[in-house]
Amino acid sequence: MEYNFLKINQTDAVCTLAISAPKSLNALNSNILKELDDFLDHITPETRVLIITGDGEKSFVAGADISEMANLNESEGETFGKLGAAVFRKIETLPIPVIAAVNGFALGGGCELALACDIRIASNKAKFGQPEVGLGIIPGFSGTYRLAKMVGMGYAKEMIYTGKAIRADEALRVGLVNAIYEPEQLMEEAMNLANRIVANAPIAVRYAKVCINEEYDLKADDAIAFENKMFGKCFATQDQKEGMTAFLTKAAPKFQNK
Ligand code: CO8
Repeated sequence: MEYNFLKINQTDAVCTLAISAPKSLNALNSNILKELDDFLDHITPETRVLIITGDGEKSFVAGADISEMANLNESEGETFGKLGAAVFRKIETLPIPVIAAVNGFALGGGCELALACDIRIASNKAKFGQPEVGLGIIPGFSGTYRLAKMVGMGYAKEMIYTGKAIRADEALRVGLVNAIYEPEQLMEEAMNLANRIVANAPIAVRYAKVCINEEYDLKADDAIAFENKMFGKCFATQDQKEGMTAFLTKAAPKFQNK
């Protein structure tokens, strides 16, 4: 598929994807969502970390495209919501970590896109918010679900009911992002973070993501049992032997993704 709204940059094991719709501050319309969906299905096997950012200096993603949504009826609204939710779930369950490098506005569907990523870092110019109720809708790309998990129910309710936008330093304070940087440092720091992940055993990183995602909604005993199984599976990998032998012989591990 040819992409009109995605800029992709692959460097070894790290793929950087910039969403690019400059006329609407990278707002997500259904064409962009379909491109994103296709892109996620075709990530190369060598890719070990995906970084998602917004093209340009002003915006990560300014939400779902309001002009596309304005005249939808109930079932069309539901269909549009389903498309976005499915793409974001694909990001959340992608077998590699996904870093959101939030370079500007992350509003509505933009905030929800960031929430679907594993890790969020931001420029100190970024702004986060769920302004949907001011448009007569609710966060419909799984924001009502994920924001509460990320920042707690009380703060999520305040953000969603008021629609207020928060600055990067407030997002850091409430745990919506892990770190903030000067705008010109953001992508370098995203790459540094990605490379720290790439240095580790790929299967172990993948299993850790599966565990954290799956266990979150389980009861404690089920979560612990799930982790235990996955822990055992690590010992069936060559990279476990490599990692531990390298430690014991004071060598640098050479992981094979096996
Ligand atoms: N959709 C469509 N166009 C947009 C969007 C958007 N979300 N955001 C910005 N644009 C467009 C503007 O209309 C404008 O276009 P034009 O130049 O043709 O007038 C252009 O981008 C530049 O925007 P501004 O001139 O407004 O730039 P400012 O710097 O003055 O303001 C803001 C930037 C604050 C980001 C402002 O554009 C804004 O408030 N945008 C809307 C933000 C918003 O409300 N986002 C939430 C949208 S709803 C949503 O995301 C729902 C997700 C769940 C979907 C569920 C499906 C059922």
